[in-house]
Amino acid sequence: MKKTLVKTGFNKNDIVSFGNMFLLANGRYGYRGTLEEYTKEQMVALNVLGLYDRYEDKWRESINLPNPLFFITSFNGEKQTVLTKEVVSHQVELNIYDATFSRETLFKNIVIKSERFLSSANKDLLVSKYVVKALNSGLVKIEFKLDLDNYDINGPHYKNRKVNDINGVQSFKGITNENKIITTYTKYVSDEDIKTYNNTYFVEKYLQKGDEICVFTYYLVNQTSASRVEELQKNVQQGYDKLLKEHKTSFNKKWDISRVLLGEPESQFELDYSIYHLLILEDDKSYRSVPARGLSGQTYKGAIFWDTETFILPFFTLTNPQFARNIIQYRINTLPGAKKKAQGFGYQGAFYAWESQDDGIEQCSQYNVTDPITGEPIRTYFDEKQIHISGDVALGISRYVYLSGDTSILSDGGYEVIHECARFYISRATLRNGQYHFDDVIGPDEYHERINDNAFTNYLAYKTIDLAIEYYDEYAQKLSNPINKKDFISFRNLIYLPKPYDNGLIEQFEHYFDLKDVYPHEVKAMARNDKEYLGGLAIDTKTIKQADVIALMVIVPDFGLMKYARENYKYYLPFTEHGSSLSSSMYSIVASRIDETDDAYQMFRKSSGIDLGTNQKMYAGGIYIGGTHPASNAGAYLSVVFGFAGLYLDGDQVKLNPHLPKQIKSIEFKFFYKKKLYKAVIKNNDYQLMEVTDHD
Ligand code: IFM
Repeated sequence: MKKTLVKTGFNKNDIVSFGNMFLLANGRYGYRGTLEEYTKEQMVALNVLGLYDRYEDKWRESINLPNPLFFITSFNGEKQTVLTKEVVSHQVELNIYDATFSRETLFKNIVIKSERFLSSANKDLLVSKYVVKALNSGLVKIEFKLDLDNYDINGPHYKNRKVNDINGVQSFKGITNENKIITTYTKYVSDEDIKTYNNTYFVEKYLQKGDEICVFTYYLVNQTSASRVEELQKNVQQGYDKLLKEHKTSFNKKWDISRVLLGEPESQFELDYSIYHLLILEDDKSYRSVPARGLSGQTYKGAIFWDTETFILPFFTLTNPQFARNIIQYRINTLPGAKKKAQGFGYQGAFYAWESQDDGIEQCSQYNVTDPITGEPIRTYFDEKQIHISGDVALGISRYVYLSGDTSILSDGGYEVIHECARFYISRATLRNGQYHFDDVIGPDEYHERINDNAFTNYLAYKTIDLAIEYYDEYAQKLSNPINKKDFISFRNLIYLPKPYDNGLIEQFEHYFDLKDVYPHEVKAMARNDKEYLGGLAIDTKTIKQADVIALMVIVPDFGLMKYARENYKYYLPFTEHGSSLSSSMYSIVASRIDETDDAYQMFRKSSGIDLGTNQKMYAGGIYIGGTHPASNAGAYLSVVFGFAGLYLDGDQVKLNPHLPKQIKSIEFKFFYKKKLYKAVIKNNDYQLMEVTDHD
């Protein structure tokens, strides 16, 4: 396994993308791939999962913690940083197998080497080692501190901060604007004498050529009310190497089931890298779900979108069903927020938040994009009109139940969610000419706002009601105010479902086919700058932001729409901008099904390589949207497993129907299906599926 992502040389323009690319996380915290001498200007962030805060009237977002890894080294009084000094050489490295980050920077007189990990064994622990070696004799001073001057998009988030040093442990207590308390303990350890002034620590020594100074940082975050200083001290006693070993053992294990072997090194690394970005979000003890930008920062307010149920949940259901269940539990826990949103718009049932945080209250603002030239907010309707979100949640639950065989989630609140989502659709529909329509909506393609009868939405609503009916007899009696089953049935039977025309095409929404034949490159050419949000420009064209009809075919396979895959694929592909990272994996899966294996491969690479480039889309109409893309990472996995390998799971049927692109000669992977572990091996035209019985 190629285990490392390595980048050499220093370029200021890469700072932000490297922050994402070299991210470390452990399902609870994320530490951006930044260097020790960086500050908030370079977007250093230690992001916390599921802890949100609002400052004044700004957007509520996930919080960042103070940075314990701020280090700056001077040689003979002159600061040695990549930002201010020319480097002889510089390298950063992410070990994706171990989840460790390291850097090595050679200046004229010293070398700085560091390594860090966010422990997978003790999720609240961040540990690092910072070593300075003299290449010439001279006075070396290393200053280090807990940097309280946080990077925030919509902060500051601490109305009160207190830092104490008790017996060499620096304790930070922050009270957020929403009165949440978070404590951290930092302990710096060195063989040298550590001195301090104004909450800054330093070691200073005249080094002979070849001598080194090493400083270890042990940092523990405490989200409980009891002190954990002793726990930190114990970790310090165990020492760096032991903690690193425990971390690696715990993280390495995650690869056992999730690794997919492709017989091609280049795409193998991209897929491994994608899976890395999912494994670092896994925490079997967390019910905080997975935000759209993972733990790479505060983009999209650290919120959870449909990305999670549609892309990320299937990955975890197949590789770690326990964590998948937790993801669903999050939606069960946030049902009150979804009901509140429905009520707020005058509907019934559960209308899940487009951007959901800890309480499920809608966080998507009415002005989610700004004009990049004037800075004026642009009215968007994502929160109010993307009603497919409730169907995504309901379908996510049923897909989990179906794949995992864990029906207990339905009696533990899962059925109630489905039922309430179904109730929402009934209250949201409009009866016209004897059929129920969903008017004034936005489908996955966000460039066409406020349209009627988006095929994706209507089919999803139908499927949601269908699920409410399917599980009704077993689970509805527990509900306090269930809808009558007959009412569900009669409503479902009258939902208008846009059917394929004679040429096989499904119209994305009412009158879509009347729009102008303008292609994505032409829409882009109309933009005033590269940050411009294309929504307004694409509105009367056929250019779509992302897979919509194509996504429908993959996500709701029950209606036999895949039969029309070729026609729709050929038609919609040229109009798709892939302006969302969610798009290409859907196209890849469908391309595999219709044996367009070259396309399938290209789309898969687009999905798997999403976080490896330095030219990602970082702005949507003036708003920073950079970060990692776990849904795209999961989409890459799904493209291989359901696309190339053609995994087919239906009741007792566990089958493969491979469509290997010419570049991929073999695929090997394990997956859980209905509580059993399977192994699939595909080699050229031969393939085998077997149950793995010796798994612990
Ligand atoms: O959920 C997506 C949406 O479909 C497109 N814009 C970005 C969101 C978060 O990834």
